[in-house]
Amino acid sequence: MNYLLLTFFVYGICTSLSISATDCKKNYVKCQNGLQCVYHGFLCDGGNDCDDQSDEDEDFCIANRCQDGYVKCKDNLQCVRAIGLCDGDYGCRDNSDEDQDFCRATKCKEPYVKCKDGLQCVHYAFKCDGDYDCRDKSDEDEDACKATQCGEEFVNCKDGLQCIFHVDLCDGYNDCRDKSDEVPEFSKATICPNEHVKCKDDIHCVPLYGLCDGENDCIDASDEDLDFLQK
Ligand SMILES: [Ca+2]
Ligand SMILES: [Ca+2]
Ligand SMILES: [Ca+2]
Ligand SMILES: [Ca+2]
Repeated sequence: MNYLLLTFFVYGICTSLSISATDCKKNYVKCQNGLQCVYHGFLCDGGNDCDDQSDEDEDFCIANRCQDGYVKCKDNLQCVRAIGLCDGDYGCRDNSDEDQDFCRATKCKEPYVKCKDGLQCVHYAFKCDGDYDCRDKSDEDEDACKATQCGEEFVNCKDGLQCIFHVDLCDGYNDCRDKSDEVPEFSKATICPNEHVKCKDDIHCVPLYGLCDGENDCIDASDEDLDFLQK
């Protein structure tokens, strides 16, 4: 069987790229020129990776199925990451990943949530984190943030507007706009997230599974201190 024929059977359709397991390493495929191997994620991604541009060949891309986690743009040619749909950044050359009608009708995939405009999806951890992520700035809306319960592993800043990772309490960097995360008294009064307990310093929270596991999770190593834990 000649090589072209084999390619035909592999794809079931004529394609301009050929797979040669012997020559390219895993997850890489040969360009049509037979000289170059490119990562399979670079096929039909909108950028030329093969010197002969065969990775973006129209006929090939129309027939190409996107990798797991990737979806086709409206042009039926380009593959973009599924989490890039309606994320506020243009990934498709034809801009279809941010098309207003499409995004309005699209449900965000967990853990992403819709901005107030109903168009954009942002990671839920970016709600009330102190930075604008929604184009309409609704992720930092004061009233909404005050009413928002911080997610798992997060704690409220003193102003009640912002959620930060509990590990950012008293870590030497200001994470809260009101800087309350670096005030020891405030951190001491902060309740740890579920399944977490305070270290001896009364500031930092560590997960229950970190107690007596032979590794220091508390800065003061109190999670491995039997005397402290027995109290
Ligand atoms: Ca490419
Ligand atoms: Ca996008
Ligand atoms: Ca934000
Ligand atoms: Ca901090």
